[in-house]
Order: sequence, then C-alpha cells, then structure tokens
Amino acid sequence: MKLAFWRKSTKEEQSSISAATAPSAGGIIQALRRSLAPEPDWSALEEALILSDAGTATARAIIADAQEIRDGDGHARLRTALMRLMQEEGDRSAATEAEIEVILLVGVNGAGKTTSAAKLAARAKAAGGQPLLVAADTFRAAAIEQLRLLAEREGVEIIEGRPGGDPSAAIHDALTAASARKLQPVIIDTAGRMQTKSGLMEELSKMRRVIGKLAPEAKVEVLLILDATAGQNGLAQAKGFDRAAGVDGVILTKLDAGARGGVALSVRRELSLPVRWVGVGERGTDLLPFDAAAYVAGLLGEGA
Ligand SMILES: Nc1nc2c(ncn2[C@@H]2O[C@H](COP(=O)(O)OP(=O)(O)OP(=O)(O)O)[C@@H](O)[C@H]2O)c(=O)[nH]1
Ligand SMILES: [Mg+2]
Repeated sequence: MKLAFWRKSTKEEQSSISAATAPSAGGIIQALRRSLAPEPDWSALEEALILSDAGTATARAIIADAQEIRDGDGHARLRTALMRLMQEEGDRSAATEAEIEVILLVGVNGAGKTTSAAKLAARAKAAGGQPLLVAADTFRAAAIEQLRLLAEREGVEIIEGRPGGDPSAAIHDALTAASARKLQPVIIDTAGRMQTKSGLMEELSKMRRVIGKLAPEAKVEVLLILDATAGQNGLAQAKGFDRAAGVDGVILTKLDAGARGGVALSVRRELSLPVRWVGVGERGTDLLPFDAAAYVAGLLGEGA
C-alpha cells in the first residue's frame, strides 16, 4: 500500500479543514482590519491568537516572528510566520512505504481515540490497505464492543483484548496475526487515561516497549488524540503522554465542534509535534490528513 497516498489530502478535504479551523478567525480578521498601514496592531493580533487557544508564549513568539518579516502587509507577514511554524520539513512517507506500520493511539478519556482508530482504518482500506484494528482498551467491555461494531461497519479486521486483561497481551496477539497474515497498518486503540496518573502511564510505556520488541522493524507511530475543544489543556496532556510513550504526532479532533484549534500552534512550537490528522465530524470519513496551508487559511479567515 502506498502510505503516501492514504496520508494525502484532496482539494475538497483541504477546504473542509479550512472551514473547520475558522471559528477563531473573527478576532484575527478584525485585528487585521483595524491595523493601519504600514504597521499592524500587533498587540491586538497577539490577543486574537491567544483567544484562538494558541497560548500566551506561542502567540508572543508568532507575533515576534511576523514582526521580523519585512515583506508584505500584516496579513501576509502573519501568514508567513504561521506557515513557518506549521509546515512539515520534507515528506517522510517516501522512506516508509515498504515497512510495516503500527499506529498506537493514546489520549485522555473521550478525546476521540476509538472513533479515530476506525476512521484511520477506513481510510487505509479505501487506499487499498488491509488494516488491523486492535481493541486494547481492556478497561471496559463496552469499549471493546464499540470498536467491534465500528470494525464491522467499515469491514475491517479486528483483534480484541480480554476485558480486564493486560492490553499488552492484545497487542502481542495482534502483531503476531498481522505479521502472519500481512495486515497493515495495525491500529491500536487504548483506554483513555489522565496524563497525571503514573500507574496508567507506566502501562502505556509497557505497550510501547512490547511493540518495539515484537516488531523491531516496524515504523511505529504514537499518535496523541487531542480534543480541540479542550483548548490549552492539550499542551499539558501532550507533555505527559510524550514522557510516557514518546509521542510522534497529534490527531486534533472535534475541530467541527466550534473549537478554535490554536492549541496545535503551541503543541507544535513547544514540543515540536506535528499534527498528522484532524477530526471534523462523527462520520467514518470525517478524519482528514492535516494540511498546514488549509489550517492557516482557516485561522486567518481566508476564503470565508
Ligand atoms: N463532532 C465530533 N465528534 C467527535 C470527533 N471525534 C470524536 N467525536 C465524538 O467524541 C465522542 C468520544 O469519542 P471516542 O472515540 O469514543 O473517544 P475515546 O477517546 O475513545 O473515549 P474513551 O475510550 O472513553 O477514552 C464520540 O461521541 C465521538 O463521536 C470529531 O472529530 N468531531
Ligand atoms: Mg475509546
């Protein structure tokens, strides 16, 4: 399967990302309009960025960066600063096409892990892959059932953990099955947990170690699911989960639910974590590859 393909967004998807990111645009647009040439009202823009959940330190850093750019009006300078922050360095997908891919989904309760797991599987399947879902949220029998129903709906294979059992055991079974039957990507759903609970964080570290041991050749991606409506709290979550499991990227969910989405700016700046996917609704197709240009256009209210 061409990973590069299932990870790329279409034009249509880009406009959905723009539209979903737009709720915070109003304040930024107003601040830009109020800005008389040649210098924009930088403090009003900083305030508007903070109101979009970017966080004080990150808002200040973005404005400082924009101020140093000499070309263009306020809008163009802010745009360049935001793009510099959010753009990916290079295309990682080329090097990973031939490898096994394991995606471990982690995050606090209710962030959108289980639904995102199913959405990722549906997308990989649509791109010609044979994904395997792993119900490693063994805390609640209902969580296993939830993923089973989603797997049935999407017509995707699933390996289920034992209710109350060790989630690492389910991961063990899944990786064995995946390698025997050439299934990939392997997409693992885990139980929601607070980043402050050390016992639960240790359990997550163990899952990560088990994957590394059983599939040393695999490209493992630990994705943190962040509910965009939770705003700046996402930053603390990202720090905690990164410490326990080594987070590689973020899925920003519920952008459609009136979230302001600016938390992605601070997660990127403070932890260098890229956003990989965004959730823009509850349907199986409402998970889109993150697109920096579309996201920034939404934040700035372009095309609105
Ligand atoms: N509007 C909207 N709702 C979403 C999105 N992603 C998830 N949800 C909803 O959020 C709720 C929680 O989603 P789950 O996937 O069950 O969350 P979870 O992280 O697995 O929850 P726990 O397993 O309890 O920790 C569900 O009602 C989802 O439909 C999204 O992008 N947009
Ligand atoms: Mg769940």
